[in-house]
Amino acid sequence: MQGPAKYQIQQDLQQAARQVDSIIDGLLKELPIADCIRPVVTYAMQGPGKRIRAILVLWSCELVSGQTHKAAEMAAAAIEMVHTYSLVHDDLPAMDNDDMRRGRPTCHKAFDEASAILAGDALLTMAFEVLATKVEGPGLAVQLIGLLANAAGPDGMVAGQMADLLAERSGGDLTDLQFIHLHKTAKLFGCATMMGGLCGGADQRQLQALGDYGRNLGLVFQITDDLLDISGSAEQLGKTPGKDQKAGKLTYPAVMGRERSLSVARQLTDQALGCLGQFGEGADRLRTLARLLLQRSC
Ligand code: GRG
Repeated sequence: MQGPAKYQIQQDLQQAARQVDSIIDGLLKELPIADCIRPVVTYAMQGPGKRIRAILVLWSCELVSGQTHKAAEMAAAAIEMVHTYSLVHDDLPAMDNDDMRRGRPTCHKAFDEASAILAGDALLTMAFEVLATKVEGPGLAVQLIGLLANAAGPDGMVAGQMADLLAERSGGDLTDLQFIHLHKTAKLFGCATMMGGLCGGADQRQLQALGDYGRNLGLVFQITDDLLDISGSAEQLGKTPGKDQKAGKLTYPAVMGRERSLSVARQLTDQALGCLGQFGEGADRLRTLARLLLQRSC
């Protein structure tokens, strides 16, 4: 993808990211956060992230209902809080041990380890407080809470992270790698698109399609993340490049090399695009996003 289509989606993403920033800023002011932990939580949340999961919530809601609802804004902020907690904990010495994230010192470097652990705990908890207290309609709130808990918890991101750590210690094969990618990254992407769909009043068929699109997109995102770890610069990544190889991580390029990894990413992008058939032209922005995410590794 080149030219006007690429420029337009990049503009749309930037504008949506600023919208997410302002929703998060509003919530950080509104929510009860003790002064002693506020600076750490704020530092973590206000880092210049791409806000891609939150944007998927907003755009999926807009796709099915034609507009953004307050519930979708809250779900967008909540998933970004869970994602940010995972980065803060992932960067800790006991996990990936990184000094840089989002182009700045990691949370435990800017503060200290204990503060970073507590800020991660706070963000994970705050996400569910946001859904429980700011989403109108207890039925919708409970559904969103259930989806996010499942994607983040012991059959989601935490399972993916555990499998990642075990594979780093004892190795693994393609099946292990697929488990890691699905649980560590793709389930949260699928959760984002389904939460957006739910907020927009999607029916069961639309929800299924959005979830499948999101998971495929998440798998592509993690493969390209693996590829960028090899070819990207610290400036481009906002974190230290080359760490996966150094740590002996189980990644796509390590298992099958760059070209075959790219080919799997292309197939998964096609699968993601195939999930959007029922939505017609309204889903063009999500289609272009899938093509753009594939390109970031080429
Ligand atoms: C429970 C102690 C404890 C730790 C959990 C669950 C977890 C730690 C870590 C999650 C695993 C993880 C960090 C997966 C990586 C997913 C990924 C590709 C992150 C980068 O996402 P981007 O590029 O980041 O969207 P920005 O900075 O743009 O938000």
